[in-house]
Order: sequence, then structure tokens, then C-alpha cells
Amino acid sequence: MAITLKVPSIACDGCANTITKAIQSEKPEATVSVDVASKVVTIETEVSEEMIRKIIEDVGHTVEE
Ligand SMILES: [Cu+2]
Repeated sequence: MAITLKVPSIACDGCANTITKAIQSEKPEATVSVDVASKVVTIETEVSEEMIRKIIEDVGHTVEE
């Protein structure tokens, strides 16, 4: 299932990297793509959206409701 989240706190490639690594360290099978310009994160995973939101928030980013 693909989850799409808007993460307004993404400012650069470093942020994109932090988020990608955080998700993949918890869920190695997840495919993560981050569009820095539009601040949208797309995750292909079996994990719940709730869990993904928590992982992103745990590395200091804010997920839009
Ligand atoms: Cu950054």
C-alpha cells in the first residue's frame, strides 16, 4: 500500500535523507521517495500510516494532518 504524507518541515536533501533512513531502519522493505520541492513523502509499505507518521515525527519532522 502506498502512503503519501505532506511533511512541511522538509527543507533540503538532508531532511529527505534523514526521513528515508529513519523509515528504512525500522522497516527495511519500505520504498521511500521524497519530493523536496513539494515536501511530499511517498512510502510503499505494509506498515500502517500511524507508524510511519510516528517514525517521521521521532526524527523531528512535522507531518501535516
Ligand atoms: Cu534539511
